[in-house]
Parts: sequence; C-alpha cells; structure tokens
Amino acid sequence: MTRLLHVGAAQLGPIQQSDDRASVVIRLIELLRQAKAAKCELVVFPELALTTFFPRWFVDDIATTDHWYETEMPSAVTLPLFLEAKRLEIGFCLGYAELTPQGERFNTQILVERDGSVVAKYRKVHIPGHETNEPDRPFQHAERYYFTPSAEGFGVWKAFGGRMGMMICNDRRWPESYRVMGLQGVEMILCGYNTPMHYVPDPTQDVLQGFHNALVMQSGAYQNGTFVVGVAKGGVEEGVLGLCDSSIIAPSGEILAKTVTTGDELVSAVCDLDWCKQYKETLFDFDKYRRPEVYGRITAQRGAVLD
Ligand code: CDV
Repeated sequence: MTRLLHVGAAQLGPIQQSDDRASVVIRLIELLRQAKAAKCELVVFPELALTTFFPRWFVDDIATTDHWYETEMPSAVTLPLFLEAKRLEIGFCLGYAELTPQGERFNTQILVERDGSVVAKYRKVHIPGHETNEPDRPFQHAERYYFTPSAEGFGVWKAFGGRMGMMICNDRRWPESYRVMGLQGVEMILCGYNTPMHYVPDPTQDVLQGFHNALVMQSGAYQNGTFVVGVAKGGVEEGVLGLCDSSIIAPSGEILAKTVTTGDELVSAVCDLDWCKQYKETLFDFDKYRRPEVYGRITAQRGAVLD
C-alpha cells in the first residue's frame, strides 16, 4: 500500500526591514505556483515568513513592535495567499508572529488545507535566546522578550492523508519535540527555521550549524519513523547570515531533497507516508520496545490524533 504526499519545501531568502508584507506575499505566491507546477499538494514556508527576523533588535517598549505581529489570519494583506492556494488546490504551512486579543505574543505556525481552511495551529514551545538587552552582542536574539513559550505542547493532526505535526526552529534541536509527536503516531513533521550562522554565546558552533541542523532533523526523523520537512529563511538579512539547507527527510533518516541556494527556492519530494510503518512497526515499535517504566514517561499532551 502507498499513501503518496508530494510536499514542497519553500525556502525564503532574506526579508529586509524595508520589505513590506505585500511584497513578501508576492514571493510566497510565486513559490506556491512553482510548487503547483511541480505537482506538490503541500508547501512548507519558514518560521516568521512574513517579516524580517525582528528579535535581532531590542526595543524598550514592546508595544512599538506590534506591527511585526499578525492579529488575524488571514488578514487583508495575507488573503491573496489563501485565495491563490485555494484556487490552485494546494495546502501550505506558514510561520508568523501572532498577537492575540488578550495581548499574548506567540511564534506561531499554521497548517492550511487545500480548500483554504486552517486545520491546525502550533505555537513554539522552546523559545531560545534572551529576555533583556545584551548590547555587547553584534546582534540580539531576544525571542524570549518577544514571545511567550506555548503551554499547549505538540499536537498531531489528521490532514493531507496522514498524521501531520508541527514544530518551529529551536524545537528541532530537542528530542522531546519529535518523541511527543512520535507517541501520537506522527508521519510528517513540518518545521520552519531562522538560524543565524553566528551563534554568539559559543562561536565554536558556527562552523557546525549545517551539521547540527542535519544531525537533529535526520535523527529525529529516523528515531520516530517520520518524515521531517525543515525549511529555512536564510541568506544575509539585515547584515546577519542565516543558515539555508532546507531539506525533506525520510523516516530512514535519509535526505530526499535539499536546497542549494541562499535565496527563494523550492525543492520537493514525493513522500510515501506508509514508509513510516517500516520503522514504527520494526526497530521503533514503541509499544513493544520502549521502556518508560525504566526511564520515565513522556506524555502526548494534546492527544489530538487518536484512532
Ligand atoms: N529561531 C530560532 O529558534 N533560532 C535558534 C538559534 C537562536 C539557536 C535555533 O535553534 O536555530
């Protein structure tokens, strides 16, 4: 049996502070059209795909940064993306900064079905960086100032003929992110990221950025018998070089497709979701081989997907 899902990783090159959302939406629509031409059914865009990575700047009054956040989705400016996706009958996954009516700020990603409906929303759990201004840095990574960590955890949703999960950037470095979704039977994890090549707290890691990116996503895929689609916003954004290397990874841990540029680029792969079973029902048969009574339990908090 085969359950084929043709997925696209739609990498974005840099978005500068001067680039308005409308111009970014035009780029997203162009990638959507390329994906349709390649016969993709689902396209994955990066983390914070509508704006520059604004946590690189610190401001004293966070209210002055409200313009970086979305208060509704779709909004007037993002509606053309939703309409074009619906017209083309192609789904997408989009990361953006969310400001709720209650004034909470989240780093958010949504999954949109081929009919334009939002089927899932995920808010970033692992928020990296720092809370206060660190003026000695060449650039800030003040995500902990700009975003509240989600208390909702990792969900898995039945969509696109399979069990879809989401995580955002730093989440991909933590084995728990994959395992909590693995315990819910995830078959494809969608992950957008913005990763500066220069890691200020420990620059010895700079040359390892590409290696660590591949290491965590390939091992997370293999150890949980799932596809992983990791998609970058990279290139030189406001003087900061960001990692690219967007990739589509199989449950075997092998890379099926990978970008080669530092700009807007689409790569795609036909993913047989039944491939996951080969790992979930053999080496990584969790029910048979895991020993939570020995090393503790990880619970699937949301329990969104159950037979
Ligand atoms: N956007 C991110 O979450 N970036 C982090 C950096 C700060 C380490 C990452 O894990 O790639």
